[in-house]
Amino acid sequence: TTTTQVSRKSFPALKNDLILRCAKGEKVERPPCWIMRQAGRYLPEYHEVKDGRDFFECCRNPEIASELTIQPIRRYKNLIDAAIIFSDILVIPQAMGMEVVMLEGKGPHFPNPLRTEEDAIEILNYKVDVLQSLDWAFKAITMTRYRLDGEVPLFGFCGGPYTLLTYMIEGGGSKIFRFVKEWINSKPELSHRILDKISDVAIEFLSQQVVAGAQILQVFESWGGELGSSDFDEFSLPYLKKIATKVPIRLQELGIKEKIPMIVFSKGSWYALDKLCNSGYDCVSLDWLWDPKEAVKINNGRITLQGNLDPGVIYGTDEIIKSKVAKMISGFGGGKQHYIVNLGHGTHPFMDTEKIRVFLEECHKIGSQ
Ligand code: 1CP
Repeated sequence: TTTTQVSRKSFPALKNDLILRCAKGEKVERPPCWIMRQAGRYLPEYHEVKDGRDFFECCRNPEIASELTIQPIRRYKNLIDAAIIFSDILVIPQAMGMEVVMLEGKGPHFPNPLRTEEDAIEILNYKVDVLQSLDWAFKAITMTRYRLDGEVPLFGFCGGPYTLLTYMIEGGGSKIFRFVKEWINSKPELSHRILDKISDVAIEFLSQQVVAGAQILQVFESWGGELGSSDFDEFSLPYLKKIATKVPIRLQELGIKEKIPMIVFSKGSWYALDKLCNSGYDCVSLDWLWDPKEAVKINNGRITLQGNLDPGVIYGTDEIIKSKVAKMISGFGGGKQHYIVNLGHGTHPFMDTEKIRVFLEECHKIGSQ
């Protein structure tokens, strides 16, 4: 731990700590801005660097991953207040022994998903050496911290346990979630055992990302909203809470002294906002189904909220993008405290980079007023 402390201190000095101050609840001069999936396929420079390479090969190559992480920071200079390390939520299933391939234009695919109890015993590795199996991720984070040169803070992230269980059982994305629903409703105990194990790996993975240089963390529970309210309370929330509780403890053990803000994004879990505000995270990220004013009322100043423009607005005219930004920021109370600008979900590959700029510039303009 002594060496990691030394290396953290030798990183270039941070020039913009707006999102860190905001996530800790401090008053700010304007709301910080970043965008989920701000790196990736809508950027022409992404395709240039990726150059037909396999997606996970790019994640595992620290030079490429750090370049892809920094691309949006470079393009939208002074408009984006955080970088997020180029990787994927599915690296935890990989570390647990599952094969995951990224099919071009189709998304993630698990050739051997978990379907039976035997699969859970034979395929899954329950004793993951996180430092060893995900060492490339830590190298990429450390290299990115140097290459960012203190421009903006760097996010580490991981998938939420229920979302990862969903991918591991479904074998990819899904519309009806037949297999994972079959599991939680016919093998609840086994489901819980795996969810708990995924959480342990997530806790170690997030903590080691901080040791490697991550300055803020986000947990993506992208399929949270596929659960009804009581199933969310049983199969998602306890594990999200476990992560929020245990990461700070693990960070102390690892010799990290400063507070590392943590954000949770549980897409579609509208019924759970009140509980999520009390779940140990510093910030809850909202999808676009929320009326900002209602979310602010429910939160009642407890934590910071993030979001939540419908990504589809980016396909609109400049005028409509601007008016919806103004409505969003005023709905979140003007943005001088407890608010981080984001979209309600990630960018799409079809988005126009200049429309994203219109969005970011307007957020700065309105947010500074
Ligand atoms: O800027 C960034 O955010 C880049 C880093 C990043 C992150 C945070 C990527 C790169 N993926 C993610 C998280 C992620 N991955 C989530 C959570 C956020 C969300 O809900 O969108 C999820 C669900 C995934 C799984 C995944 N990986 C999908 C979704 C498929 C589905 O089931 O709907 C896809 C398409 C990927 C591949 C992927 N991940 C990242 C990129 C840039 C890509 C596209 C790869 C390519 O084809 O070039």
